Amino acid sequence: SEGLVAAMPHNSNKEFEHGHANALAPMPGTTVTPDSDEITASTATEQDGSTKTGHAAPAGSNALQASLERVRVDASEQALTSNQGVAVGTNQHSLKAGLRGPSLLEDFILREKITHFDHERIPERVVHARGSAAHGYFEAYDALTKYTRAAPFAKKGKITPVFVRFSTVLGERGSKDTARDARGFAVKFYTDEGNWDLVGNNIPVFFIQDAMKFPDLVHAAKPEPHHGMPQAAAAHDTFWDFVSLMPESTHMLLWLMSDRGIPRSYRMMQGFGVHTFRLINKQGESIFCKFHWKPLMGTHSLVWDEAVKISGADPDFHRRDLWEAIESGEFPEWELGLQLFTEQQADAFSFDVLDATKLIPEELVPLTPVGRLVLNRNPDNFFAETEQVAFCTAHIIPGIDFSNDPLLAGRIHSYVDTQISRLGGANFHEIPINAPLASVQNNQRDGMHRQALHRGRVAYEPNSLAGGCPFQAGASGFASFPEPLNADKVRGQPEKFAEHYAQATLFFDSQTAVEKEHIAAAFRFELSMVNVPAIRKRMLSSLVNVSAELAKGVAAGLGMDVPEAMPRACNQPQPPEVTLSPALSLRALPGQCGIRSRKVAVLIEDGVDHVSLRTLYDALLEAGAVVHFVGPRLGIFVGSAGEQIEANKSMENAPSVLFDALLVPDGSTAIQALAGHGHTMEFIKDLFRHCKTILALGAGQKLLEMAGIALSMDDDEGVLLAEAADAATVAAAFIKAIAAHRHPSIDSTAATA
Ligand code: HDD
Repeated sequence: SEGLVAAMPHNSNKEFEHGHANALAPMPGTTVTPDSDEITASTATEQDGSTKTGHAAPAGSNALQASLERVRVDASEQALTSNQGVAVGTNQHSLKAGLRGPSLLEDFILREKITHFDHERIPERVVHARGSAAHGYFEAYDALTKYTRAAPFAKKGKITPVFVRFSTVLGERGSKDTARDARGFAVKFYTDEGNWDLVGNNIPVFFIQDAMKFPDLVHAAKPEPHHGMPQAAAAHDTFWDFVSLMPESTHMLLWLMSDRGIPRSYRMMQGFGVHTFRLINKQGESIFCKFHWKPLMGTHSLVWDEAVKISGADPDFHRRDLWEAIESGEFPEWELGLQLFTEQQADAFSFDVLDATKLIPEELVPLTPVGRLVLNRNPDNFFAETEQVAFCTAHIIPGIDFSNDPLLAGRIHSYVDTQISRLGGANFHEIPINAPLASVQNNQRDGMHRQALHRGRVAYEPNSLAGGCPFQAGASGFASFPEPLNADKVRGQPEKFAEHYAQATLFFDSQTAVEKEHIAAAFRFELSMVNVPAIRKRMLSSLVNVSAELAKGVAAGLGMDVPEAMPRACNQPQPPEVTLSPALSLRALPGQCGIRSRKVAVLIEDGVDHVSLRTLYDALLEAGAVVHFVGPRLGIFVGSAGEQIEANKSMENAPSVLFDALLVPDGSTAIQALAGHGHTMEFIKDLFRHCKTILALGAGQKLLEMAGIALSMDDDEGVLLAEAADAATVAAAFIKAIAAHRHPSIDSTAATA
């Protein structure tokens, strides 16, 4: 009979990259087709429609793809050459005076190869060093011209190409993906009015209120400078010393210690622009705005024990997940929602909208959905694109403007500045991944690695020799909102900035019981890694201001008494408008994506019942899951009636933390054999401990029993039991249970197990 193998779906958009002869050709423009009337800019000096950096992309193709196409390199059927294009005869031996003689200085081929190699590395990002990125597009649901003249929102259905980079914050470039950390969510929109970068995080608030404190924060959080430890972790003395002395960080700490700090996938995280921005319409009217990305797959997290184990089993867990999903045609998608509010509304809020440690509860200002973000193409080259991409909060376009948030002000400077040292000079905007699709025309000249060939003798304005070009765009150009200001020049902060706890309390109180337990467990773990008792105590005294329940839970876990509350900077804050916000709880945001791209492990051994397995396998594939056959080793196993089943994973190379669900098939010989393998019990126990869905068929139930799982739990939605004959009927329940991500009824032990 037909053998069972793990089915690997593939992205037909990428076919050309897997050995297709025409590998240099751009992808067909079917996934992103910019409006041809909207990307027509050509330069004043060149009307030839070539595809140089900064020129218009050909209409009807993927604009971004086309702009990168000119730099794509493919070596198929080509000879090896030097950097000067000289064909290299042998790549094995250096040039020597005699076979056993000294190597010769004139060997320019050897020297070029080694010299280039010696300079392959560039500095990593000072924060957010580790990241993964993908191409895609943003599509506007409707014209938003009432509020903004920004190009991506110009009309219904408008498509803007994007490049999105997700990242951890603290770890170095090669660190693990599943550290407890905030995640970067940076979106570069290549709009036809220039690049707009929305450089956000998966957490809507930040640690500090003023950019003045950013270097201090990062120095405290990064590995300690004397011994360079710990890598990719905030669980150490200097971080907690700093944050316990900076009560404004408490709200963000609550988010970080919640399960949001350990996302299941980049595809299952929210994103936030954090700061208040301004939208400005054609009439020059302005409204305040906060940007929110909501993943269609729902917001899901790991549990701590799982995150720790994944970091050993697959440090690239999130990178691989994003890559594989896009490669297999499962394009992740987010909805962009805006919180729009007026200056008058803002003035009345109990908090200051310029304070990045505060969010605006959705119950106070609901989200207006305005478009969707789809990621549908992996980069060609990690370094050229993911590493060299330069996001800058200073990159805004007509129709969008900054607010006076003092944290944002520092960012506007920092990003451009850091790119100059990271990317080796002031021309980083010419690197293909950074180059706008809109035409670039100005009188800036020269600098390291200049690519553009500016023609003519004019590089100044005003001029008459070039007919005044490039000319000022006037009303169609960028204009800042003319906010009237009349103030003293001071170093200080507004009064409402002094209130540090109300929203931390709101966040904690809005969580479910399981989530609260996880938050307490995370604080307990992190503070247990702190060696100086006074720091632990100070942090606890701050937590007393958030929630007595939380402080008590953490203190008990550390074997400490609950200390006195830390004195507050603001004793009579304005009462908060919202005291419970379900939107802040992960469990309140169900996904709509079923089990598409979820990974299901099927344990196999010789003698598994093939018929029932085939039924479930087909049902799972039909629902979009990725099924892996996991054996004690790789290779072919033989089913009870002689069928062949190929294990594409082993329990050794793919422990169960890498899967979302488990199917234990029927077949007593197989189950007996599985019971004899060292990894089996651990495989099952971890899945159970992490509250993921398990289905055991027939004899497979015995294996659960051996792993200490009480079969009386069969009414629990997370552990399903059925006879092989009922495989078809149980399939739907299995799929529904996997879609639930995790099962709260057994969840409470997870964080501590
Ligand atoms: Fe930042 C990188 C997000 C505050 C200075 N930041 C960086 C990245 C993200 C964020 C997603 C990585 C971009 C990429 O993928 O290349 N940063 C944030 C958010 C903040 C924030 C959401 C608070 C709301 N950052 C912040 C402040 C400063 C910086 C206050 C400095 C005053 N951030 C930087 C930086 C980085 C950076 C040093 C490092 C590498 C880079 O910019 O390109 O300039």
